[in-house]
Amino acid sequence: MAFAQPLQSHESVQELAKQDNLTIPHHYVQEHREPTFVPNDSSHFPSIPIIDIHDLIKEKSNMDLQLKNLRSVCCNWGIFQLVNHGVEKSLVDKMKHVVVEFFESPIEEKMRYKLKGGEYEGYGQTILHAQGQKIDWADRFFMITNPRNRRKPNLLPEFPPLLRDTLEQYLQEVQKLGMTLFGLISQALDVDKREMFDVFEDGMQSMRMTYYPPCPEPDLVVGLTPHSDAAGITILLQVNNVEGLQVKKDGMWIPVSFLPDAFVVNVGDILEILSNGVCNSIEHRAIVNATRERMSLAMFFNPKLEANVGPSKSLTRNTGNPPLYKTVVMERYLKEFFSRKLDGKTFLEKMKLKNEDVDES
Ligand SMILES: O=C(O)CCC(=O)C(=O)O
Repeated sequence: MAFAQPLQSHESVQELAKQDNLTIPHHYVQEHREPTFVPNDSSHFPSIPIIDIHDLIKEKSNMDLQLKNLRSVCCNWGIFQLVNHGVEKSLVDKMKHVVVEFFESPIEEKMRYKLKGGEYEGYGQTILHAQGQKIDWADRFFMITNPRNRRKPNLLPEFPPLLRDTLEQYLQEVQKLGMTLFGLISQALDVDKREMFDVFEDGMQSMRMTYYPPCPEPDLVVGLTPHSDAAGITILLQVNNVEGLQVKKDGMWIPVSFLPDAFVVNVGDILEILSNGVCNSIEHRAIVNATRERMSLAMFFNPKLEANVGPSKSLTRNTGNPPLYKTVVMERYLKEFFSRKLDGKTFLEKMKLKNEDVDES
């Protein structure tokens, strides 16, 4: 599949943003960006729910209540701040440090991992799928990290040793955390845990590091186009304490204020499908700052490439509810997702069963 590439002269927004008296090139200028909700005197930003994983695992006496809360958070929000997650602070801090170091390295160094035409793994900008498509105000590095045999030999294995080793350790720890979360979510949703693990254990995992440079006219651009993730869950780390993530809640864009040492966990489309619509995959975007750069690291947890993505059999059996979404093989699902530009939750809409569809699962 060959995609048109962004203009060669702007291979890095980070480099572009260094120019004095910069006029924002038109291909970054958004024609219509929905405004952020502005609280009035009597209202304030609704805050993202907090899940304390220590309470969930250790407070056995309270387990039912905690699981009910987790279910309600996944269903009403589709995003939460995860505290007491058990990943060592020293490892998280080291990870943050190496991400900053990566983006601060000379452009020639980063270009060793440059996205090649038609591919979606490597270092670069928004992948273009259509003439005139706008480019996000961000540089990114995206790659598949699991299964290991799908790793591109020119990416992670070629990283500078400190970045590579820290990332390997971080991936391992966050992977364990991800599986703990899937276990708890299966209990909260009344999905058979074995079924959940068959889908996600040693599944397809990927990561994205993003650098959002400061922009002299931040309202003209967007750092990350609104979308929901094509994943089960995403575990997100804000690297340098600069905010910019926003989520769409009840039709309004609200900022996410990261708690110190918390991860932000997003419910993705695949968990919404697997839960037969009980969970809400959260639409999110990132805006950029006029004076400060921002960095984030997202880890995406997907089913195994050969797994079926569809409503959970145990759930539809337990509830008696008919499946509301189609079932497709993960590999095909991802191919279709990556061949389209990000556009809110439109991809998920395509997965909904219509009257004329026959469920082939
Ligand atoms: O930068 C952020 O806070 C969001 C990143 C994200 O959601 C992504 O990379 O998909």
